Amino acid sequence: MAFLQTYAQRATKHANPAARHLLETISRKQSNLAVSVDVTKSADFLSVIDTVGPYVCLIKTHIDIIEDFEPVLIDRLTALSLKHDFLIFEDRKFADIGNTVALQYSAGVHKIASWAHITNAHPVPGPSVVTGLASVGTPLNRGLLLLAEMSTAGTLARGAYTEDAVRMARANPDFVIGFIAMRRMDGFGVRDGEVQNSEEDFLILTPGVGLDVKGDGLGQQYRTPMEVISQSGCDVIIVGRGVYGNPASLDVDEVRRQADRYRKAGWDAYLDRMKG
Ligand code: S5P
Repeated sequence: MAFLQTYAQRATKHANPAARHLLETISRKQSNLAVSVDVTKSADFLSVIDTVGPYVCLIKTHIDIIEDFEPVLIDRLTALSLKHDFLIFEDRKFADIGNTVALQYSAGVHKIASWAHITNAHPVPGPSVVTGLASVGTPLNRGLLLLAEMSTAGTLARGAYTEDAVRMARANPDFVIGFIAMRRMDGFGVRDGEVQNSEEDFLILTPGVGLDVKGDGLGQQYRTPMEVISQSGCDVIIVGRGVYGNPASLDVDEVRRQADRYRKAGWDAYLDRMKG
């Protein structure tokens, strides 16, 4: 089972360049922490990223919430990713017909495919959402995550929907590198008579992670890094407000302290998992 191997071992075997890059970065920086930078001003966005950069393998963005977006922001984001050695994941949650998602991914103001190593999609349209995105992303060596589950209370992404998401991923292993999910997906979606490829290695990136609170009053549900990485077998913790706090009163020293705290908690949970 892939998740009982080290990140470094998995990196040597993975076929997708973005997945390999992420696994190598996790191993090199001893960080399975992704910080979700959900702030609305470019200056805050860059300041948080420059502060947490040394502690993360990945920065997750919602580029469409930036109020004062200018294309130069992407140049600065890319420069920070090189300076601090992290990948970029645009959390776009594509969910339309193949032709539309291909346009949304490649064009518009944000031109996501040109700078985001990884993006994600809801499986709800069926396999054509993957085909459409792959037509743009595969030539650029990008990777896609499918939202097989969500962290919110009452999510509809469960049961047969989750299983079908895994089957969609298995049908496109070159481009779909894994899932947004709350636990490992090994063995999921394998139906009677089907054999699971033993080389299969889907990355599980998991939001809804917090050390201090259990929810946000708007349906978000938090678990600890130990629950997520060690007990549920996920690979990357995605932390937003737990790291940057209140965007209206950003405190750079506190953001740094929390990034360090979550990096260590995520890595300790991984070491705990590897003890078996
Ligand atoms: O199921 C999900 C999927 C995602 S990508 N639940 C989530 O919370 N997310 C995203 O993770 C969400 O859009 C947000 O950007 C981040 C969680 O932020 P936090 O502040 O609650 O840690």
